[in-house]
Amino acid sequence: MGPYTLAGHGDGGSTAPGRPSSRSIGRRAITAPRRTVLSDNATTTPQVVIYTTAICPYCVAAKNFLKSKGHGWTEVRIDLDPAEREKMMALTRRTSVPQIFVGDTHVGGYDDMIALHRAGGLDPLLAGSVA
Ligand SMILES: N[C@@H](CCC(=O)N[C@@H](CS)C(=O)NCC(=O)O)C(=O)O
Repeated sequence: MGPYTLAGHGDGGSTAPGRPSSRSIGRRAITAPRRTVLSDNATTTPQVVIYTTAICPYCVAAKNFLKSKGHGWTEVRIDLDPAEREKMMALTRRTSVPQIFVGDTHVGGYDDMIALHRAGGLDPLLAGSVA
């Protein structure tokens, strides 16, 4: 884990995302998440990675939501690490934070995560039961 990577509530690891991709769930496909291959590590319970900055209400909301569900995360502070900011932008084609990954899947921002949750797609993703 790098100096600017923070483990959140109940987090179980520190594997960072890898390969750039323009794929994203977004608001147009919340019931059918596209998957972005970020690593070759096969895990049954996907790790949640959240790219954040220090002053970011949506980041706080995203972490509070995951915490309320008893789920952990790994936080990557892009305001402290320009290389991680570049990586986030390459992976997501977005500049805003938070950017949330569940395993290999780019969920998007806070609003995207909540939309996916309301559509019934987040819990299976967090449980690792999405094929
Ligand atoms: N709809 C987005 C809003 C995110 C947002 O506005 N984030 C702010 C910080 S709290 C940000 O990154 N602003 C700079 C930018 O959009 O590039 C979400 O739900 O995640």
